[in-house]
Amino acid sequence: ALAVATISAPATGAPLAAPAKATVAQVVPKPVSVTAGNGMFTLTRPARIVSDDAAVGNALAGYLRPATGYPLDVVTGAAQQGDIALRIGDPGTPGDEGYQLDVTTANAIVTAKTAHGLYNGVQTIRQLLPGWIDSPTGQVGPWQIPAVHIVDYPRYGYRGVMLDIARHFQPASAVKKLIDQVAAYKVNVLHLHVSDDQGFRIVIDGFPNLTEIGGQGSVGTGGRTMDPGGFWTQAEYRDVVAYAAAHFITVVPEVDSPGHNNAIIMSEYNDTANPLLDGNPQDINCSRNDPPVWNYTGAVGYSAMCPDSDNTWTILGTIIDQLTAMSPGPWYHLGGDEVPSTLLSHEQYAALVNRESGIVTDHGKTVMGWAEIAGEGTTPPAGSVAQYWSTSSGSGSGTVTARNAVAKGMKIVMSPANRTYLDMKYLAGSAGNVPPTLGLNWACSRGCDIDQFYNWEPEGHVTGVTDANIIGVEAPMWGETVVNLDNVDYMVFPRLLAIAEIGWSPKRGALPPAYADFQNRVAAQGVRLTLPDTNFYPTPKVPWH
Ligand code: TNX
Repeated sequence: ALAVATISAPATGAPLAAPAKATVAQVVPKPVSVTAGNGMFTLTRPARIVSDDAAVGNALAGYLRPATGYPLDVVTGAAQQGDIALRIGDPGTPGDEGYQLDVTTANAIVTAKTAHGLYNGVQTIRQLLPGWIDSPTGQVGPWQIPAVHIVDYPRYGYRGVMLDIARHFQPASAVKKLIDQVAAYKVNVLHLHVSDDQGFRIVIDGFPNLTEIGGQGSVGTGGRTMDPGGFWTQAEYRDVVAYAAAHFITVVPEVDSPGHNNAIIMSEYNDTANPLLDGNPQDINCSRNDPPVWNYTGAVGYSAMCPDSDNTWTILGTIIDQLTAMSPGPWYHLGGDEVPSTLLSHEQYAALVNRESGIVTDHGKTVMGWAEIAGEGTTPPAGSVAQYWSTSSGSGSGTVTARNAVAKGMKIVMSPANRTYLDMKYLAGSAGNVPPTLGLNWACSRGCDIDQFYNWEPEGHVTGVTDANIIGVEAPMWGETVVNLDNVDYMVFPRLLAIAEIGWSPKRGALPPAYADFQNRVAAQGVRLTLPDTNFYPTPKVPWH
């Protein structure tokens, strides 16, 4: 699957003569504070993992065993010389996710307030070891970490990636691999866009047609009218949620509404005679298409559910009931983007968002939505989150959604399309080595490589929107053009690392030196992406070595 000329991974199982030496200069996202010590810690066969948290201890052992071939027993109690220790204690860092890492010639010790903090320290340990530590097969050492004292904690609590499994169905196995990959960069939110015009992807009890009919296809690519569809059972969804949780990642489910839902409308729960157009309030279809039609192109903005229909509320209420019950995280994303005023009046839109927000709140969740939900007439419950996706910055007209949201006391997740959208082409047009079929370019007419994703600052990106309002950043992987995990990997990596770093690391000073430093640290990730077979884009903007 992979063709990266600049990186030569060993043939499976072949020992490496001289593993690359890792240093703190390789860690992504960049830690808050790093103080070099003297000498090296060497991980050897008798080492144990002494952990106050069994799950995180086992996670670390799971990371280190394949390449080292060491048993790395996970134990409790006192550490001996040569052990790695994971200690629950006070690292002196703000929040719950921070950690301290002390590496000496004798031990590597992580201290954190919570298991999540320990897990973040574990990810740093992995990156301090030689890159071959991520090999699924045995490699030769020495497995050394330079002595160092690190104090580290995140800038933002929300560091997300979104995957659209609606435009192209992706199996749970693909999502789990993505979880493995993003957890290494301290991403802690997976937003799953599970429904859109072209597909509904999770079984809802009582409404089997949502997936039987609504899940049958995906956006057509390669000259096809329609690509294969699919859907997850609730057991599969629960399994992904649990897998994410084991990687300290919170799943945010989104069923987009009231637009982007032709798959729901087509699932026969509307009146087949389409009486809405005759004024019958039982029809959920407000799309003004008579009869309603499937559209497996990537078209947007042509569907709307009718707020006047009781059926709309039965369906949305049931979806929210079941998805929130299976999602332990605090957020439910109700969508809210791109509803043309020709389909719903703004009053209808606002009334629908308000009523749906009430249902979400009644289920104990915080409302999240695309930033349009902050428009005129909406009354977002306290703490609601607006996801800002416009390409406008400063005080341009497109920034009004973010300013509305702040005015209503909402929190903001920053996802400006021209800085974070993983479905944008890396290069302008179909130039260079980017597969021409992958990606769109509406937000990135000059290309969106890693520099474009790194060289922006969330605070003040929209005039007046500060870190007092912003809870974090998210990079959305929209699914129109990506048909499988290889495609997804190619669009996500390496540029997601820029968003992961903006989300975690302290606010940067002058961007040119920060970017140069970042490029060098990303270069060290080549082997770490290659070994688990991540089909990343070997951008020429990174000096891979
Ligand atoms: C806009 S941004 C969309 C998505 C598309 C995406 C393609 C937003 C909230 N909606 O429906 O998939 O552009 O780049």
